Amino acid sequence: MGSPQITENPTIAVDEDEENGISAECKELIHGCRKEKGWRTSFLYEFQGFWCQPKEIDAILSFQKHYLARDCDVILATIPKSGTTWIKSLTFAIMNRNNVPVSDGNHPLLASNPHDLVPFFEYKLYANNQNPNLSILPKPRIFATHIPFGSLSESIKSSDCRIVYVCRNPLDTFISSWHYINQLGRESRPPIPLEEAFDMYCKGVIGYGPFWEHMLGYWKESQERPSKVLFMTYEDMKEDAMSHVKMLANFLGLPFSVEEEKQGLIEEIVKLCSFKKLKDLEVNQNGKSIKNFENKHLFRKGEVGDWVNYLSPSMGHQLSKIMDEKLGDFGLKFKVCSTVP
Ligand code: PAP
Repeated sequence: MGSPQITENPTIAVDEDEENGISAECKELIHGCRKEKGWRTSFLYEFQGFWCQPKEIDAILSFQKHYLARDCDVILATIPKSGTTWIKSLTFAIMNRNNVPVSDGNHPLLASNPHDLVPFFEYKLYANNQNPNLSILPKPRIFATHIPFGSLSESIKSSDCRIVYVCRNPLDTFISSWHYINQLGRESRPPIPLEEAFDMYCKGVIGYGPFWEHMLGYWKESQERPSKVLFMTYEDMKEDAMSHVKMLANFLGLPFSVEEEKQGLIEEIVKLCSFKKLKDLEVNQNGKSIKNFENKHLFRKGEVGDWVNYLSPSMGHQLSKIMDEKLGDFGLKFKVCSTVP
């Protein structure tokens, strides 16, 4: 089973004590970095070309030093709010289907949030100065990260491990991030106004951003090494989840047999991991997998195009223009762009 027996540790730390507990190495490093006002912390620092909080940087440094990829590892990569929870559940269900039948009433996805089943390098495994012994984890090892491709550990790039990247159109990703961040700190600070957050996003100042660099890093690698990086979009997955589950299983080297397809296993996996199914589970209604934060906020609307309910037409045009300028030449386009009013 992919569920790790690693001591759980708090994941995302909130606001106060932003530098508290971080290593001397990280403290020294961030004091030399460019910084900008953060969305939910005082500052984001420009580290290795992307924006990050001190605790995340500390964890990433530890990850880069210590993580050794194995050829059979699977790494799920996303920029926040792009479909991480969804791809974690799908990959977990596909890869563990011979250990635990998808129809099992005790399936781990029914009792645990996907973030507990597929741990993040930077929020769980290497957070808080940890250096866990990952060799004790049973195969298949499935990990997740928001780290841009360029900053992944060398062993990920040089080994035969596989990377699945899920990309979501930036308009919806922005709105999803804005809602999430305002939920995250709602007791301790006022919400960040939409316009302010939008300006920061358009400048690229968002955790792990600029978003265009994040997307392009994985996009280019997927074009050069399609057997190494599978690039999928949230919108395509929403449109046709079944064919994406099939594609994912093929990429992972675990294709569905004719028998499995006949039995309707692909459809069962899609249902088990669907927004509605996961959202309604007790663990996702009332549990907390991320420190100080309720799982229920991970499941908001799960729709494509919700941005039109929040962004003015001129904001929509502004962000679409940035997407065109930054991504268009590389052939990376999002279907929803055409619906800008
Ligand atoms: P994270 O970066 O905090 O892990 P992530 O899971 O990447 O978040 O993204 C959350 C978005 O995915 C939410 O989108 P929304 O704000 O536009 O609603 C969330 O609702 C959506 N989401 C979560 N689970 C699923 C799912 N099973 N299917 C489709 N969308 C989902």
